[in-house]
Amino acid sequence: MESSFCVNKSRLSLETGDITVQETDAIVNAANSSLMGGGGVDGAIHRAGGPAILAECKQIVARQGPLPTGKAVITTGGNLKSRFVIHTVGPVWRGGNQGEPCLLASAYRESLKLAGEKGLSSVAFPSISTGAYGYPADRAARVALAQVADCLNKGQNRLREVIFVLHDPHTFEVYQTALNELCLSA
Ligand code: AR6
Repeated sequence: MESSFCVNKSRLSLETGDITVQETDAIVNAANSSLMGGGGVDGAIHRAGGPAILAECKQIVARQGPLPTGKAVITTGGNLKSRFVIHTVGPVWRGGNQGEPCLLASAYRESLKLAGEKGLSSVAFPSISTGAYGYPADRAARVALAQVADCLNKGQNRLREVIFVLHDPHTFEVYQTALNELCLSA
């Protein structure tokens, strides 16, 4: 499944699939603050990308400590087709009144900021926080799409394509609905 539309001079797309086989300049990892890997998409990226990613994550943590929620760092893509992995930490869902929407928006914004600084032209995101971290997918989709569209509208980078790679058809449908709402309200 796939759908896409234009924001400013860029394309924002939704598709179902496995983010580890994407050929975008960078893929984004829904990591945790330790940057030492984990389950879900984090585990899949480290498995597919090999040990070079973890080695660089360890250097980053040794230098600057654990990665705070809402921040992002960039490493090699190791054996992946993507040259880079951008690691970000989304919020754990605690009912919605603990700053979760701002922290989730920040995870997307900081990831795109890094992509911009590196001059990348394409980035793929998973649905950050909606697995182990329990963020309701419909709410997360609205935050994610609004933030990415906002960054693309500001046009402060060379990004030409942002793809949301959604692992299952249900999450795809939820993002598709949120994208339709966003387009109607624009
Ligand atoms: N490609 C695309 N999306 C995927 C893939 C894949 N290969 N595998 C899973 N997903 P989660 P979180 C989807 O739990 O909620 C980890 O242990 C998945 O179906 O990976 O941010 C970290 O180390 C879901 O829709 O991330 C952290 O401790 C989405 O990715 C914690 O989980 C996010 O699910 C982060 O939790």
